[in-house]
Amino acid sequence: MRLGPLSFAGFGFAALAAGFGLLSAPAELAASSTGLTALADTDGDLLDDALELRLGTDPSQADRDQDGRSDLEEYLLGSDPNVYEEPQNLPNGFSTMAFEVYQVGPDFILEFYALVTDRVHSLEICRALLNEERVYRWSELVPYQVDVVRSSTSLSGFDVQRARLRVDSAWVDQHPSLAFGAIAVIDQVMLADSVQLTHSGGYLAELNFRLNEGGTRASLGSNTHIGVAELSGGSSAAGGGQKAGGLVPVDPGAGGSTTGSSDEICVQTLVPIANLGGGRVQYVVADAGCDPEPGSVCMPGCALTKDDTIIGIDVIGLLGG
Ligand SMILES: [Ca+2]
Ligand SMILES: [Ca+2]
Repeated sequence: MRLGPLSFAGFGFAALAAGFGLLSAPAELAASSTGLTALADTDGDLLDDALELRLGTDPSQADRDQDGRSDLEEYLLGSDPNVYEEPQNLPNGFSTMAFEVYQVGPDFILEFYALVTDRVHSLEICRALLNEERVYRWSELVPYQVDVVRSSTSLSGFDVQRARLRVDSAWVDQHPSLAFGAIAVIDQVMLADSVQLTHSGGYLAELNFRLNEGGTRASLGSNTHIGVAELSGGSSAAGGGQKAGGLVPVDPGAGGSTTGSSDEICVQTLVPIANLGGGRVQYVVADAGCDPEPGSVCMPGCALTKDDTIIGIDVIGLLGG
């Protein structure tokens, strides 16, 4: 299933030549200078072991439920990789992407996936801090690249493309709240996804709105994610628009190992208390407790996050996507 690295031209970034003048890393985003420590992919399904632990898939089986679709394919299609379902063919013109972040020791990994019939025509990565944001064209991301691969899939006519970037975890740790986003033109469709990160209780965690009905990560091009949409509905004051969200550590295990639990989670009730403009929303944690789901492991310090304030940054909204 694994194929070798693609050239940039193969990945569709025509701006490469112009980008060679930008090899030095922009000062505000530090490239990791260490060797890769834990980007193993034991089952060869293109999902790193560490990411599989975060997603709740089995790092040792490429097709856990034996339905003919790999864990990666099911992740991209939105089906459950752990439950057998009769595979369906995809309609013509179907496109999807995913964007995930996780930390393995000193490396902070940004991982982009796309299901393609032709290719990824462009990819931009944006990062937002509390008071500024920046968009990186692909040609500017050379200092951060781990690899780019393309692989066939069990889906007739579709390949998967993956690009991995890494930055220095220490850089990420400097910022109390930040966000990353990806905007791509895949085949003929523009898609976007983003993640919001915050430091809470000593943990770098992802604000996860997938836990509730009000927002989902944009995997099919819709832009319904993140609390901004809720605020724009008029409930910008405390007491309105209560919303349960979750904090999920971006490091799946201590010390960069991949032995941590996949379901460490802290479910919070976030109440928006201020719209800071520019896609930034400040929340107070009105309540916090462990995920009541059986078997889940609570994020250490979860209960202590009550009354914390969290600032969410919607990079897709900032970019007008
Ligand atoms: Ca894997
Ligand atoms: Ca499967």
